[in-house]
Amino acid sequence: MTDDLSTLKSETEAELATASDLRAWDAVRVAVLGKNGRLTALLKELGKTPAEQRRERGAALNRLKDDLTAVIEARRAALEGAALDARLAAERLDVTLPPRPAPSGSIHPISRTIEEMEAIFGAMGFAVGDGFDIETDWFNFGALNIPTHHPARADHDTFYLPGERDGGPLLLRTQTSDAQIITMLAQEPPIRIMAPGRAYRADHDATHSPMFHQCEGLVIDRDITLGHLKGCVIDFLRAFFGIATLPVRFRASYFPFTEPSMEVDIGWNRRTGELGAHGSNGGDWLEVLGSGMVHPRVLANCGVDPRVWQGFAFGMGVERLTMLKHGIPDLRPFFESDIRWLRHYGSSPLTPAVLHEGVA
Ligand code: 2NL
Repeated sequence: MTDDLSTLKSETEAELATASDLRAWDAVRVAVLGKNGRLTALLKELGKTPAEQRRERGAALNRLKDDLTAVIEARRAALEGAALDARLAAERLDVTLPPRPAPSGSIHPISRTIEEMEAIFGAMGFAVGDGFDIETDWFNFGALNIPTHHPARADHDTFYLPGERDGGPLLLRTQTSDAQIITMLAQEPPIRIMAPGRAYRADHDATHSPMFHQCEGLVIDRDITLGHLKGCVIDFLRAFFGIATLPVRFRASYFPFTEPSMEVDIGWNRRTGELGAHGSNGGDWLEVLGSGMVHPRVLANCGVDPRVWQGFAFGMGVERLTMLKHGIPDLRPFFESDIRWLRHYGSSPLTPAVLHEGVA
């Protein structure tokens, strides 16, 4: 090899050695083998070489071209290999690491209580009915035998809305009874239905929220008695609070939509808030529920013949029962969306609502 060719070879090798990435490598390649590269220039000059030297010079240039092509390609393979190694090291995954805990929401205690009520009444054969937050005067009051001048109908207790339907004012329902009215109008007895949902009253203080939740229940058949009402309510309360011996007391009361009507109390300890404490340790009674035999006029209003059918109904406040069950002292945080309160009182979405079976 002539001097100029060995110089080209050694300089190219030196430059390749210092090319630390593929960009620098490509610059070296172009400077040697490219259109204006050093080797390309030498090949172009071959024509000017005297004829007697041309053959030997040509062969030497071609050998050099093969050599340089080989070292350039080898350097490229080395750089690509190094780049891949670096990437593999940077992206290394430790498959033995434990998974990060997946953030999970929680079920609001109101929703959980409703799920539990549905589970307990569902096991007794109740279906779940739905009404509408916006109702007519008739579905909220008229059908329920609540007289026109009843205090509950007053503006300061009920949210009336602009407009009217079916000849009566629109309002936000003050209890969830509309679901049962709808059911009685739509289907023949026997009926066993519960109606959990939102209700509204123009009342706002430490123990009242303008929006709250209620759960009502209705059973209608040919020979339903007060005994069925008592058995159903006692079983529900004992299952809901998980206390097989929970004392339950029925006390005469009045509602326009039931006759007779009874309020229902459970035994508790006023001092400690402990439930089921009635009797030996000086317990007290706490009202938790209203109930009664459905008024014949309510049945007739809904197309159910009171000479053939009779039944019972009850209603309770979901917030109140939730507070009692879990010892929650204040109503207001139920609707404040404080994430710490929600985490504390919320329950896992993966745990089903407990049925408290076997408690009775
Ligand atoms: C209470 C009392 C009660 C009812 C609700 C009802 C529904 C129909 C017919 C007859 Cl469709 N009655 N519901 C009956 C008695 C009491 O609620 O203190 N609720 C919080």
